[in-house]
Amino acid sequence: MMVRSGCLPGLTSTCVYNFTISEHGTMALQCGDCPTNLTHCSNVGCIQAGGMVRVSSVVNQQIPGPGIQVCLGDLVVVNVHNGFMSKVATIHWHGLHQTQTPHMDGVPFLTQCPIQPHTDFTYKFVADTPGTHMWHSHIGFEESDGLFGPLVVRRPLTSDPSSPHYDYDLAEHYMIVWHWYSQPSSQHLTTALHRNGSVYGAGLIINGKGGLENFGAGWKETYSKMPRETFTISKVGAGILRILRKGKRYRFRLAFNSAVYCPVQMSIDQHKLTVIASESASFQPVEVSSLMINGGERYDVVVKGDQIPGNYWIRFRALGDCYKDHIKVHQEAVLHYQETEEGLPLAGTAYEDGRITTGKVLNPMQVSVTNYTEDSIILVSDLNNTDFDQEVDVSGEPDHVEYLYFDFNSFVRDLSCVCGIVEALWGTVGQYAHKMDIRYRNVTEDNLVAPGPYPQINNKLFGYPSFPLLTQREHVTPDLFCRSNTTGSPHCSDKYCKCPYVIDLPLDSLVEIVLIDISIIRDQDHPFHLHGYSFHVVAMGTVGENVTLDYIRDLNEKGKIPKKLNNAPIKDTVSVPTRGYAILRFVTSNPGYWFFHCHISNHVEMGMALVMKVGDHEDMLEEPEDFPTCGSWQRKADSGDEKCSTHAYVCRSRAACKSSLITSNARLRRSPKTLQIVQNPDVPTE
Ligand SMILES: [Cu+2]
Repeated sequence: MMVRSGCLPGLTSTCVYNFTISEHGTMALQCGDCPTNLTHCSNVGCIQAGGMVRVSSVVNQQIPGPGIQVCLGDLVVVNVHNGFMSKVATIHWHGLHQTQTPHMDGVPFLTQCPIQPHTDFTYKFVADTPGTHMWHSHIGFEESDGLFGPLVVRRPLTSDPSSPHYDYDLAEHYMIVWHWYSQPSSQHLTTALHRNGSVYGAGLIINGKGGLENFGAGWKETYSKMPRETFTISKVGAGILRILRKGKRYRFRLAFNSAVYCPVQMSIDQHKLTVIASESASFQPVEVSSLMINGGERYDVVVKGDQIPGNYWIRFRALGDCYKDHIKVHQEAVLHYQETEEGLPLAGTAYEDGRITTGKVLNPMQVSVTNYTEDSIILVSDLNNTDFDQEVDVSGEPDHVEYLYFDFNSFVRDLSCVCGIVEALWGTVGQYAHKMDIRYRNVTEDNLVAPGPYPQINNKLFGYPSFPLLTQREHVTPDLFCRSNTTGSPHCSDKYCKCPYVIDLPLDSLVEIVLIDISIIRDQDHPFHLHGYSFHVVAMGTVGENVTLDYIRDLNEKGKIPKKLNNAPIKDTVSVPTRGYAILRFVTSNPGYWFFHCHISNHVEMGMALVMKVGDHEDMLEEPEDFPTCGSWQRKADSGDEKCSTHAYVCRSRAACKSSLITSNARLRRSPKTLQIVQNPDVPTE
């Protein structure tokens, strides 16, 4: 890990990193006798990641990948070599706004072409957003399978509003918590989707460490054998703090992502958590017993070394799809006081041992279906921003309000009408209009068109265009996008298909986004992440089973939703309460095509996403002239329905017939690879 520390005002650096992407086996030969010999687990090149043998996607043969920890304003250069045999990749710098380099945002077919196997791509951007971030691949399940790493942008202490609340901000106190399967993620998730099966979580790794339990799936149990990650603090501090005996407050930076819906509750035995910041911005500190974190979110937590020196569990108790039936996913790391021997705490590590029954919890999940006492929870919208450099005036009347509601939908054939019966009898899919079962009713194997259910926004599934919208914007045509108010088959509102769902936002406008969760089949708080921006979370609430788009819109239009229009917390990822709403406001100062999506890998891959097009094409910054391009290659004359056509030459005379055969043979000779007889229109036929 290359770390820049001691950030000073007006002093920036250029930091160059070399990333080689590849597939790599976990628990490979480099791991020696790990875990029988625990020191072997730390061998260079040993990827522990759960302690089971599987293939993973990695950068520089590490999970997590190399850490990038720089200062605000530094120029970051990352030379990426795609060493995959057959997979493409991009790297997204999650949390950075890319205000000067939108083409460096790393989203395939929005800001760049995917990096092809065996080729290189250089990311070069200014670290323009302070805070705790992460980098990850933005294609398929690559990030779920190991292609991720730490990203921290520090500020000079004089411009960090949180600086009075901690004494140490150490590079090694970054904890990146990742959901982990014993096999490649798609092996679980794609098969579950296609069999309409239930999705479940399996395990967590912390900075790549920790074993997995066997929940009856026939895996090897490694949970009790693999080493845990250890974070070291001191009770008395060092230097002047040792003399004054008053320091010892450590800033931990926590980041999390999951392939499935598995938010995590984090706590530390016998220690309070003082949460001071999230993502890019600081807020008035809140002291809590535990913190819940959802996919894509980051929180900064100050831990005071004020207990008897020893070893204490840092607990990560997973919820949602990681807590059902007999599956109870959890993981632990160790908080170690350097005044004592390193070792594992004696306290139990059962899932139930991590349950917090007293004290406050920040960012509570599934409020509408969980028995929290009212005074025990602190919602994100309750936080008070103190990062005034980043605060934007969002108090006025919005120029643009966008309502986005989400639900799980399945696609079924309409067997109630003649066309449905005909379709069912003929067994054809896709030629007749399909009806979406909006509330997941009456889904059977007879009427199911596509397995699911799919998480959708405004009844649409996002599909990528065939070229990057930002950097090949000259190819954008008016009919390319599906939009909020478009209906009918071409826009995928009434059949199973995916389309590039784009909403237009005028530049330099105050925008209000109203996110509404109307799902009744799943109790999930979807974590929505916006690229290119941070936003103020001005309202958040739970309604219950009666929540609908119309109900929330009506309340909002009548001004009946209380909003915090000053000092609202600043985030780039917000966990939307299940059967409830979250309202975001921001000013559209950064033109471009910006992705907005649920950060649960499985959901975004299924299409729970859209693009915010901010400004017009002429407002968007130019990419370098030699920036790579890509797209489909399809000749209009050859496209259309699948068929085999037989062409018979009927000759008027022997001479004409001979001539047509010669023409065909000549073409065959000239293009032997195609082996396709092209009928010559000049040949007379009857
Ligand atoms: Cu989601």
